[in-house]
Amino acid sequence: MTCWRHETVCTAFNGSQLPKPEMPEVVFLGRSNVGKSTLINSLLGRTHKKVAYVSSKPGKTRSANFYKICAPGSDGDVKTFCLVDMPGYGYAARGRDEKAKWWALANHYFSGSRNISFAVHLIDFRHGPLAGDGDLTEWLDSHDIARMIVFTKGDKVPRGRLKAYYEKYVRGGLVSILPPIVTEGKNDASAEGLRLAMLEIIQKLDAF
Ligand SMILES: Nc1nc2c(ncn2[C@@H]2O[C@H](COP(=O)(O)OP(=O)(O)OP(=O)(O)O)[C@@H](O)[C@H]2O)c(=O)[nH]1
Ligand SMILES: [Mg+2]
Repeated sequence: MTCWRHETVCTAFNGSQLPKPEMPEVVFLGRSNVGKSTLINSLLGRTHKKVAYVSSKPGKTRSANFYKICAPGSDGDVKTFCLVDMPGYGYAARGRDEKAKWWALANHYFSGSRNISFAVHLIDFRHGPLAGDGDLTEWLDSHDIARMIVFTKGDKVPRGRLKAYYEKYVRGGLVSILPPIVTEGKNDASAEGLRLAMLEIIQKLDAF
C-alpha cells in the first residue's frame, strides 16, 4: 500500500478564506452524500479516526477543505499536491441559499488563478449520473478542467450486477481521463486503486 502523508492546510467557507494557490490541486466534486469525504478519508488511510467530516445526512461538508499530500511516486519522487474536499451540490432537500453559496464558493475557487491538475467527479454507482452531474460536467468543460470519474458505493450493488452497471454507464458516454474506477467507501483495495490512478495522472502531468 502506498501511504499518503497529509496535513490539513485550510478550511474555507467563502472565497476570501481560500488559501494561496501554492501547489497543484485535485478537487473532489459530486452531489451531496455521494461519498466525497468518505473517500478522502480512505485515501488518507483514516477510516477510523476521520479527517474529513462524514454524515449520513446530506450537506455535511459546508466548506472547501484543503489537505496537503506527500505521496511517493513510482518514479521515486515524492509528489506534493492538495486534495480539496468540496461541499456537495444538487441535493433537493437543500434550499436555494445553500445552492447559491455552493456556486459562489465554486466560482471563487475555479476563477482564481489556481493550479488545478484535474477534478475527481464522484458518481453513486447505484444510480449513475443524476440531475446536477450534467451541469457539473458542463461547468468543468467551460473552465477547461479535466476530470476523472470515480463511482462510489459499489458495495451497495449486487456483485453479479457490477459488470452490467459499469457497461451501461460507460456506454452512456462518460468522459474520464482514465477508465472510471468503482470504489467501496472504506475498502482499502479500492482506495489503493484510486491512489495509484491519481498518482499516474499527476506523474504524467509532471512529465510535461
Ligand atoms: N456503503 C457505502 N456507504 C458509503 C460509501 N461512501 C460513503 N458512504 C456513506 O454515505 C454517507 C455520505 O458520505 P459522505 O462522505 O459524508 O458524503 P459527501 O459526498 O462528503 O457528502 P457532503 O459533504 O454532504 O457533500 C455516509 O453515511 C457514508 O458512510 C460507500 O462507498 N459505501
Ligand atoms: Mg463531505
